[in-house]
Amino acid sequence: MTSAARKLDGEKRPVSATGRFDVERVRADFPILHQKVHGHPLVYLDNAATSQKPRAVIDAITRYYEGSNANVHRGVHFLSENATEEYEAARLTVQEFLNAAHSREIVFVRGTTEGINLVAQTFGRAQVQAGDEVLITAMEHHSNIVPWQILCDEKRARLRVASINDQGELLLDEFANLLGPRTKLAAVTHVSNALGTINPLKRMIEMAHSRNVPVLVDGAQAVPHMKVDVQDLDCDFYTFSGHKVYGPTGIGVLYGKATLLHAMPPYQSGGDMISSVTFEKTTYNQLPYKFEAGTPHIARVIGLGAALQYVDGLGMENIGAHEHDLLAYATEAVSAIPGVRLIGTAKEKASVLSFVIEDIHPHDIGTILDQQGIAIRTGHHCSQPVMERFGVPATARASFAVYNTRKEVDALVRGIEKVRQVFA
Ligand code: 7TS
Repeated sequence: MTSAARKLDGEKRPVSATGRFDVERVRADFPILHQKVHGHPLVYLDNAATSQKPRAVIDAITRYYEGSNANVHRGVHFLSENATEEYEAARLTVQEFLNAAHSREIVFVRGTTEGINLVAQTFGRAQVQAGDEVLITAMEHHSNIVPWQILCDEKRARLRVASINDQGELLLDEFANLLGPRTKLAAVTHVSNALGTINPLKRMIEMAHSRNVPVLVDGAQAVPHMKVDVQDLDCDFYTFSGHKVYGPTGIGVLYGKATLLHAMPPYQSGGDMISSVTFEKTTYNQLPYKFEAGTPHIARVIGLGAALQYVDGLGMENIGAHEHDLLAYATEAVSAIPGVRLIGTAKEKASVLSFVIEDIHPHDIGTILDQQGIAIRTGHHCSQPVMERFGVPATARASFAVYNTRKEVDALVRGIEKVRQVFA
């Protein structure tokens, strides 16, 4: 397949002639959804943890191993050239998906966690010195807290945290006030995994840039649900995980502005990331290869490319509108259940419905729902500071994807009623 053939084609499939979004057609693309769990049809509402994979992604990986498997960027032989072409075609797909200016700004990493660690260990270690500050928000996933804590400990720098209100919205004034002369980086989530809050990212980036502070965005929970345009946002770094956007696990993307990536030292070292090596001196490869040491996850990269093609085929506007409808429908129904308290009621939200029920532990909610074939996540969602902010040890969290239906939301509501009966 040529690079051109892999470009996003903009053809939107599941909008029927009537203009309605055809969710059943989407569901048919996901083999895993058509099974029973504990005797009930599977209702998969744990999409913020990981989403299911369409046939197109599964097939792309199988096709690669059956037809093209070879190492990339080295061989002169047919298979290696094929594998390299497919690998680099996926990079172009990502570039187009994020609207990055250059494909060299797209670095493949294991996922969001690695993307953030890469920036902390390269940009961070080079730029942050004793007395400097890194600014985050109170709604970050642990992956966007701990790497900065480690960096700040090492450098004797200070981690600053902008607070959130009772709805789970960022206090923008506080965020602006914390951007000081010592702030070397703001690292903020686009969408909160525990609350569903969508941050006013463009505004935040403008605020940071007006103080010459670069911004890293954790896009793990945004990329599956909304159009992300890194040039329009003007973010300096943007990272996301393939597995939350219908792609394979263990693969993700770090976007970085070329000027910043150029100036950064390498992250991991070894093969592929070098230009030349002698025992006296090594020079590094050009972008993005400087940051891709060793044989990469070729099959996963190709699978990720197929996932983004798939998403583009559905149309991000269609996905967003469908999920928005589900979230509104679910929010109304679940909040009407006696004893339920929603955690995260921001005006701008995506995909996530976190809640607690009076006197019932979230783990019990999850277990009883599972017996009815309904998969949700319970716990602190790797966002313990958010739990502390809302005074709960954990929440039950339903999170929606493009293949979920209103009928599944009805099943969730019936399931929660059952939980209440069991504990009555
Ligand atoms: N950032 C956010 C906002 C996330 O939601 C997650 C994963 C990560 C970073 C880390 O992503 P990874 O792919 O590198 O692990 N969040 C979740 C979740 O909410 N439930 O399971 C994983």
